[in-house]
Amino acid sequence: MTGPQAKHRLDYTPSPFTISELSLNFRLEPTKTRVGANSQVTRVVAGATTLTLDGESQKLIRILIDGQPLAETHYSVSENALELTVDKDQFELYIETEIDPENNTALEGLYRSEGTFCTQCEAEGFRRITYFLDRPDVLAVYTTRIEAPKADYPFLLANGNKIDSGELDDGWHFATWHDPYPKPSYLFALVAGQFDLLEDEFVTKSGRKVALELFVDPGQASRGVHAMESLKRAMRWDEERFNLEYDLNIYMVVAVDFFNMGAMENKGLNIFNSKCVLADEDSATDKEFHRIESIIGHEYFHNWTGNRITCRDWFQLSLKEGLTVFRDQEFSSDLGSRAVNRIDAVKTIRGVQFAEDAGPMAHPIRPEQVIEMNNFYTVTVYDKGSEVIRMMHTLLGEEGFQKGMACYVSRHDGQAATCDDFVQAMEDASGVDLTQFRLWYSQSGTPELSVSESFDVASGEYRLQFSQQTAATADQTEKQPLHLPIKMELLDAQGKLLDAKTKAGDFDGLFSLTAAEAELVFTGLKEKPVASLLQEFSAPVKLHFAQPTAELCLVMANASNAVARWDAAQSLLMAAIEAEFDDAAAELSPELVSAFAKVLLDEQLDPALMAELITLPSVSSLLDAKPGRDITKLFQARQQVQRKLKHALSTECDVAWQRVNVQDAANRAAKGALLLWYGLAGDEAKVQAQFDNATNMTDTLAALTAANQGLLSCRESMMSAFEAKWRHDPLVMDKWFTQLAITPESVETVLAKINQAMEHEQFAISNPNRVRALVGAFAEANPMAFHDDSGLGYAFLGEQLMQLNGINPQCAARIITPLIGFKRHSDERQSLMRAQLEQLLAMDDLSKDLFEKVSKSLK
Ligand code: B3K
Ligand code: ZN
Repeated sequence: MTGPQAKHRLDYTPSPFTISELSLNFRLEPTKTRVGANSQVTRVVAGATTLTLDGESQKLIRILIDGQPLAETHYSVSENALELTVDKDQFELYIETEIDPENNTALEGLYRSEGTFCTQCEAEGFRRITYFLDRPDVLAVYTTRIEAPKADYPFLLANGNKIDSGELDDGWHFATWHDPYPKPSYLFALVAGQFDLLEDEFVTKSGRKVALELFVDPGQASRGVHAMESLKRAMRWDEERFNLEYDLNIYMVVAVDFFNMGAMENKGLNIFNSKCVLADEDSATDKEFHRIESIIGHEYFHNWTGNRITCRDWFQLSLKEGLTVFRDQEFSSDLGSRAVNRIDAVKTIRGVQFAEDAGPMAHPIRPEQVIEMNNFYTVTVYDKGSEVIRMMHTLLGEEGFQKGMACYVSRHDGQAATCDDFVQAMEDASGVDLTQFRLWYSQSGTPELSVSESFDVASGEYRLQFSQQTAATADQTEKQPLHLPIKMELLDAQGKLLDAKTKAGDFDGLFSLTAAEAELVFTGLKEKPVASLLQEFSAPVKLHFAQPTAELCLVMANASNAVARWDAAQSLLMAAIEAEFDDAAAELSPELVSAFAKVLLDEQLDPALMAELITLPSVSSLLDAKPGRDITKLFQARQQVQRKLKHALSTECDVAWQRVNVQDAANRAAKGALLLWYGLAGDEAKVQAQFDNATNMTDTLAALTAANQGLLSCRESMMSAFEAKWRHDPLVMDKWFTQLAITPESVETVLAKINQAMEHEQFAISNPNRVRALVGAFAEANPMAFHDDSGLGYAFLGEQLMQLNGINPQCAARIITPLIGFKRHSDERQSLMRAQLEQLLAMDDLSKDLFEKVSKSLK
């Protein structure tokens, strides 16, 4: 199989030339934008005479070196590079090009959507703007001048501080921005358009005033308030917890509806997908409010972990992303419920990251080889990357970790660093040996941790035998034992915490497993204790520990760690679903029923945690436990267990409902989880009442979900009412698109509805939000229809991918995920899925993005 070639991590070499200053000049016109780029170039490798600049999809107009036109014999242009021959140690290079933002539907580089000019340069989009050393280890000081017609583009924005602006002829105007901090090209940003502006101010701990500006679509200002408040909280938190202060006089955030991902941390000028900024109670759910706060925080935190200290090469992506996810998770946990935030993270690892490890795109958090970098903004790099940082935090403690951070920042500020640099700083500052720990960066796959126990009454010794093993992954066969921090505690038969001692003395609750096998012996026990293992999910592993139902119930009720309690509940539910899957006549165990009765009746329990406790494990994590099974049957077994629970706990549910019927986010979460049980059990009245009386989007959407998932007859009228109310609001319509795409109806019905929805005034295949809401949600979250035996669901996704391949390859490569994971499905499904992938691979103009995923999956 030939095709685009991979780049390898170990092939890294520094650039023979570097660029220290770049002056950009943009004359913005929709289909013919002129870009002038003036670079100060320095030769760093003596004798080098070939300067190769990256560049794609642009027309070269002229090249000047030190003011003189460069002879045609001294350069050549190819599809993705401009090669210059220059024998000078220092020179000024001027390149003028022309680009077409209007027809840039890939949304990479400079594009124009809905009348707004906007950029996205990470990872390698800057090369679509001008010819440049488009690599993260070339740091330059940027000055950007933008010219555009004033009436259409009253706001002209770029990185840094505005140093000049004024009027030009013919109704045009200009603005010039200067960013004093050297940065790689991927952090460049430009925006021109018409917005409503929210203004605020933040005073840093050293007393500097920072202007905060949030730009939203005209008419949306009131929906930007929450994002602005979140930004101020993030700025304060980073000062308090990490001692990191903002460094420019202005911080801007722009919200646009056409965007390939959530947001982008461009220096001083974040660009956000509007769905990650705009919210009010009427139109957004509590989860969305939370997500906005976390993403605003994430992008802000990048100012230090990513921007001031950036990545040497893209293989080091987790250096900034794993660390920044860790930081945003800590931000959310310090401000809100630590337990619920941790549970959320665990669900992502189990439901999504483990699946990635098991599939064709498996890679370590620091990938070894890459065809299309955009394919590596993954749950592995981000979320497992954050788990790796978290394990270091566990091993070093907060104090040691903060010393490590301070060392990292002082050593590498202003540099392009590597993951090794980070671990070295942690090690040097704390004195903790991380030699073996470093394997987490190079080894892919999910470690499996098996534990067995034995108790000897005579000696009072309780033994735990640990063994770890990582199965081969698609990218790597040889695996070694990792350093696993295992948090744990022992409980007595009443559920009381035991003051456990090991042969070595007091036990502090943390066991480090570093070998393939090890034993931990507790002494002085009168009776067999109950172990609560891997508390707080202290390592991203699959735990195999056969614990009897009664013990799981004890842990669920008594463990001091809320995540461990939730985890025990998940194990119990998992077992119940497995039993249902094997035998539809299976009955719920009485112990399980009474454990959940306690949850429902517990007045002290945080309702947000209750919501998590009564939410069943995802279908994906169920399949992951035993791949190859029929996913539609698993889905049905999961639903059936919810019905049985509701049936067995009818009175308790009603009592809980009364208690949580209160208007705050935590109670709404509990109410939503509970309403799903009512919906599945067919309680139309309850669901309809909630829909009719809802005063906020959280309650409305919970009702709609319960009606659709329960296939209640009221669902059609509720869907129509929702559409009638929101048809002019694309962001809210995304929820409607998703609802119709994930309703567990027959594949024929669902596809008919999706096809009809594609004709809706708000749907546009060129908008990634709409595509993800409708097509992405169908493939990801409608196991019944997408995985229907007929293969119609797969064929539909295949058709959409063919179309998207030409429009927006990045978007296509995101929504293909469920298809390339075909090996976890039953044989018949595998061949149907494979057929779609083969058709894609046969396309003449298959993008690099899809090529990488499809070809790997078919290997
Ligand atoms: N760094 C960006 C993601 C860029 C994705 C490029 N395909 C947002 C973030 O992680 O903060
Ligand atoms: Zn990030």
